[in-house]
Amino acid sequence: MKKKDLSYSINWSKKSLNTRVIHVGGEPDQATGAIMPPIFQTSTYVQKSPGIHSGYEYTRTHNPTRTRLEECLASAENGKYATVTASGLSATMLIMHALPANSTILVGDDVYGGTYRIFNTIFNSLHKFIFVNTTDQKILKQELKKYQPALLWIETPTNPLLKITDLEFAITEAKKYNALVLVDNTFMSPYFQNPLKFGADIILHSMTKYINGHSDVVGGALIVNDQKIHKELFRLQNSIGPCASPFDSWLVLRGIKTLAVRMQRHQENAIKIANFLEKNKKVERVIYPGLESHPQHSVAKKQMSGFGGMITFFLRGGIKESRKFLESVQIFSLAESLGGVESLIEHPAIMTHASIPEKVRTKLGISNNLIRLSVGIEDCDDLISDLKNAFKNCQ
Ligand code: P1T
Repeated sequence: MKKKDLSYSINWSKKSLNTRVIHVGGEPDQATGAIMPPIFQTSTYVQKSPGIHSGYEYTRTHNPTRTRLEECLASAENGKYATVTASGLSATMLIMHALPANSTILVGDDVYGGTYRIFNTIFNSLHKFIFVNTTDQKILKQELKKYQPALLWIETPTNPLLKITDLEFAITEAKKYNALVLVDNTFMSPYFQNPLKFGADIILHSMTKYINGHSDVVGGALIVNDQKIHKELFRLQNSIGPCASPFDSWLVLRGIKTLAVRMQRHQENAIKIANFLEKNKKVERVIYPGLESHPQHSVAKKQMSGFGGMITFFLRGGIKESRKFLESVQIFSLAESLGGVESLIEHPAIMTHASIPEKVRTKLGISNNLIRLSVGIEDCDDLISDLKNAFKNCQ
């Protein structure tokens, strides 16, 4: 009997994201028909004769499980190529090595603390970094003209202040000087924002967050359309070695299948919680892109298809009240990271953004009463009653 070919014959690019994240890279195993892809937990591959092999030589270079995830992620971002790395920051490292030495890089002023640290303490000996408020169009225009950077690095919404850069404007301006544009799309995930569509050159993800969604993997990804950039990233990944393991790649392939339903629920809960916080007398100010009070709410509506699951707010009081509040929550877990199904809460000044000098943090507004929530997909009433109890405790 002729063996049935189990590979798909569907043009996935015509299907919606919800379908693509489940099926692209997820073809049944040709050998057995297993609906879930096998984990190729191997470091090397046997060759028939020197140089004669099935496309795989060594797992730092290629691994079939990682290849499947790369196909899935490229498709999720409507891009052509993806490189899956061992962490979000190792993806950042690859970009730094891909640029010619002494490049000038214009970076959004409010970025993840680890991104700030890697730029200011590791790659400051290789490149020049200029931090700028990319949400201020006048300043961004001026600085692009002044520095004519090799790369514009945008995180939108930012971590932790959820500032939103107008991608269409920023990319159009950057292109006047032939700058490459990278967008860290970690907070929105491909479900709510697709920066390639606005002309961005490189999308960066900490896969650790929404893409995997289950707080059990640290990983990163770079998605591009340009084959030359992709080839350089592949060369660097292979030469330096920060690749995701087969098992982690498999876990992310599994996690990403539910991206759409998770993101919908994260957002549904976050809207309710943002409204609850905005009415609370113990809260000074709430920052959530979906609130009309958000300074870039109209930009958010224009370029994102939703507002995500991240909220930051300023509690009335200082460090004493913040500590009390953070010690009082029970369903929200006090932990760094975000984007998992379980709700997390943290204190950026002491935790995720501690590596930013206090003076810089204060200037940005990362104060001692700033609290960040990663709203999970639990029952929202339970989450709100958890917050209510914590507010009671910090009187
Ligand atoms: O942790 P890692 O996978 O290396 O990703 C780094 C990173 C990159 N970009 C953004 C926007 C991020 O938020 C992160 C990691 N952030 C946290 C760990 C955090 O709690 O904010």
